[in-house]
Amino acid sequence: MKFLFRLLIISVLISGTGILQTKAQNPIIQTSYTADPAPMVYHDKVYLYTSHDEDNSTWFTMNDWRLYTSEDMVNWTDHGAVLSYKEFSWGKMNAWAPQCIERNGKFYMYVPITDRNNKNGIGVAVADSPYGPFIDPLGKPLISNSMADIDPTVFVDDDGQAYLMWGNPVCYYVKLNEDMITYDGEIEQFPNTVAAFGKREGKEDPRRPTTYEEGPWLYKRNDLYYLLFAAGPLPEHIGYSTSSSPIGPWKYQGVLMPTEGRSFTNHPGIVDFKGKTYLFYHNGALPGGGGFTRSVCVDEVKFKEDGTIVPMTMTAGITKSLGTINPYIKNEAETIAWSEGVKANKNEVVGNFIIATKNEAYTQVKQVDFRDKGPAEFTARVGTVHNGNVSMEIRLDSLDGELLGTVNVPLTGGDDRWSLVSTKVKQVEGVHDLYFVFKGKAPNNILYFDYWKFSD
Ligand code: FUB
Repeated sequence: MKFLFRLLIISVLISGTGILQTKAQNPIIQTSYTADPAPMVYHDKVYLYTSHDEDNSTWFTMNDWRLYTSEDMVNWTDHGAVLSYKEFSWGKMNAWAPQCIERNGKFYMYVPITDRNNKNGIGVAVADSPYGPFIDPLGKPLISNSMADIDPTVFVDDDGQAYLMWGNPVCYYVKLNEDMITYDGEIEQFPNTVAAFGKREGKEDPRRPTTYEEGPWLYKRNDLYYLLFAAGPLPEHIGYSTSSSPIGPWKYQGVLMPTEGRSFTNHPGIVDFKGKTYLFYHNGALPGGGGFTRSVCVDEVKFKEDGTIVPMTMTAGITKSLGTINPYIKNEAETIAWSEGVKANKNEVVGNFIIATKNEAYTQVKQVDFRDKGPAEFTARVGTVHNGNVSMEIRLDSLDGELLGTVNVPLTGGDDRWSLVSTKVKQVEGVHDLYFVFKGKAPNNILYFDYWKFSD
């Protein structure tokens, strides 16, 4: 109870420090609160699985796991919830930090869940596609070891041996069998020594003698294994250790990312993608953000010659896109580089879509390549419950940049009823950032937007 109270106090203090929202790429998701990033690279695309803080949470109110994808590291497509603790017959609550991995064409998602006896455990769900549906093949937790069973990380080594690691306040590991849904041998614990994880500063806590707190992430580069982790004392920072073996012994390498960003937790996820390495983490930097309303960010990682990582701080994010967007095919409205006043939603009629919650809410799509022959027409699937004076402006390169055209959004009567609307647009050539600016006088939920496309 004392621990919970301490968490609440820290959360309130950090929330009050008031980080200013800047024009930035971080946090990379603005349409929901996301935490505990778990990136996976598969076929030239980053699949970013996250946990999800419900709006207005004052505790870890977390019911499902979300998926976002990107091919260029700046435009992220929202695929909504791909799994919930409710899909595990034994699950009661706490959809906390996940990780998904591909093996032999199947996708295995490891998730911490509190069961119906209030015991923490780690479940696994399997899918034929990274988008799901994910199914629990066991009907029970894969790991049900102790209350420390949270925050799984999974890793398949070059020799084919898979490992699962997890835990707060110590780090456990086990070898997974090739089926990825059973394990081999006993559950082991990494010795929680100062040499392995560094000495914890602050008030002495016999259960937490080192900086290791939670959120482990195992990563390999040039035959060196890296164990990144959320480190204490609270508010957390990110630390890491290295070893020549995936199961240690670990050598503490220090602070990777110091405490900052208005959340008393942090959580690392690191991947290589298109020749670069990226660290995903979370903070509370969105409006309304804090310790229980967190947001995922990403920054590029640089290594020193000896393999150690150049220490990082939270930045405004990645500004240079690794690709371009083709405007002449159907693009989802929920593919977004930056947005304000916009929420994500999903239903059975159109799948994922966005809601403009206020007048002048907008989305930005980066690096749209109109090529040398510009379009004549713009088409979008939209809807609104308001009658008249609801529109969407299409602007180039900035919020008040050149107006290409305006779509008047007709009354459809709900997000289950949609209209395909077209408008003539000004000629445009080359690569530009595109802004969709939503206009309407209603106090909330101005319009719904599902997809867009330019044509000749
Ligand atoms: O998101 C819930 C918990 O907060 C995670 O399991 C921890 O890693 C921390 O981020």
